[in-house]
Amino acid sequence: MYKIKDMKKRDFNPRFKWGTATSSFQIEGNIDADGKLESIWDRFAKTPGKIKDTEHAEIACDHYNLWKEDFDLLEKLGVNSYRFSISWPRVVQSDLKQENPKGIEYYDRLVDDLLSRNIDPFVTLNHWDIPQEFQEKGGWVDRESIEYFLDYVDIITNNLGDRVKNWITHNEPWIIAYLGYNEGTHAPGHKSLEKTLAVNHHLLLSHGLSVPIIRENSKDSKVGIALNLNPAYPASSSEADIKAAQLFDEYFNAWYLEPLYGNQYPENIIKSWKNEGKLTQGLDFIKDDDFKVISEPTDFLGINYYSRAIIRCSKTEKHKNLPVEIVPGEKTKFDWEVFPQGLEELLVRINKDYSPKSIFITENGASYDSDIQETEDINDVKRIEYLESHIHACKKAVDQGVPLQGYFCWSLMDNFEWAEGLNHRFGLIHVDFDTQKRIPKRSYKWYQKFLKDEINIYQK
Ligand code: IFM
Repeated sequence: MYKIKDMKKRDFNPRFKWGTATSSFQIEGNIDADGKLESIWDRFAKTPGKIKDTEHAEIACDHYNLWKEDFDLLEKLGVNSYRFSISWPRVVQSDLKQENPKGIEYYDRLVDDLLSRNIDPFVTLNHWDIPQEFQEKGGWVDRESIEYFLDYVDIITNNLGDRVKNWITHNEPWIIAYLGYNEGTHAPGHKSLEKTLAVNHHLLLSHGLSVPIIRENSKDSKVGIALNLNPAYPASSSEADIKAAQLFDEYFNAWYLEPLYGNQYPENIIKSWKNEGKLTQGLDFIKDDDFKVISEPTDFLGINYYSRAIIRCSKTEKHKNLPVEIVPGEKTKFDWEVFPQGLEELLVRINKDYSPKSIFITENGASYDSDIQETEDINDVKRIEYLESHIHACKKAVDQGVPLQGYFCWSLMDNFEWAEGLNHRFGLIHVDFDTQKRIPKRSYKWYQKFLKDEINIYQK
């Protein structure tokens, strides 16, 4: 048994997957190269007012061209795994049925190169940048359109499935549905709860329908989905805050976990939406056997964890509620509280309530600005502290029997942060977006030493 202060990588299972994660749209740039179709994010980013400071991802990290140099840095980092996503609009033609050979060749090269460096690829099929053509055929709102996604899954797993053995169907369906269709702050920018719920449902359905296709095309592979989970803590012990936190949990976390693990959508939040008159058409997009399809057994659950939510009931006047008892601790640039205990508690709860075969932390990391000095030594000590406290939380969960098999830091390098443009830096590697120069930060060097087992987690 380790002492906290001495905890090292060797205290984890030797087969534990240590990696970093990225996504196609956020790093690749080159949005028209080699026959790539337009994605909904290309369209959204061109729409005035949608992206902070009118930034765009037309170049991003130019990873489409610079991938080899980036993989040199990845290899030097010492990871044994790397999570990246496929850009669906790169690999198909405009009928969404035929392959675009040049796009496929690009991902072939990435996979072969990673394997030649002994880095295990974890491939995400949908990290949001879907083809505009798919959107115009109805997109995720439309049940019939799922077929197009399945064609794409078939194409890509047929091409890469002999070498890629870890597949993630969707990344963060909550973000796709709520930010894209309820808040309208992400592509495609709609605002309708009913569309949101239909989108959610079709994402989950398409996940369940993809699993057998992946298994057929990629023998002996492991399949899962990546959820962004945000554990809810009531701001006080008042009944109102406790109830509000439960409702938050139902629409944010349980809405996915329940159907994926054999149940139906949670009831209290549905009642609450109905009482508020928000669900005029009900949930008529749910058809017989859908829940059976959604709960198709998978091999792992991917969890993207960044922070917790502290929930205060907005419907109870302040003076009728108990005073707030939880004051958030330190926050990252995104205003997300640094709360590693939330990760430990979440992992223990998921294991107890749903018993997934295994779990991967498919994303975890923090946004902090870089302070570039003349020496180009970026001393991102806050990111190091964030990572070590969360890796420690992972270990504590493992010690309580959680089948955690890997940890992927978000992100390998600074990249395009969606509606926030280039304003948030999550990378272990600094990217100068004007020159495309990469500068490994101290967090990179820290993770590198940790992975070599040279230091314990609280040793700089
Ligand atoms: O950059 C995103 C990523 O695309 C999905 N998960 C959260 C990250 C930070 O916001």
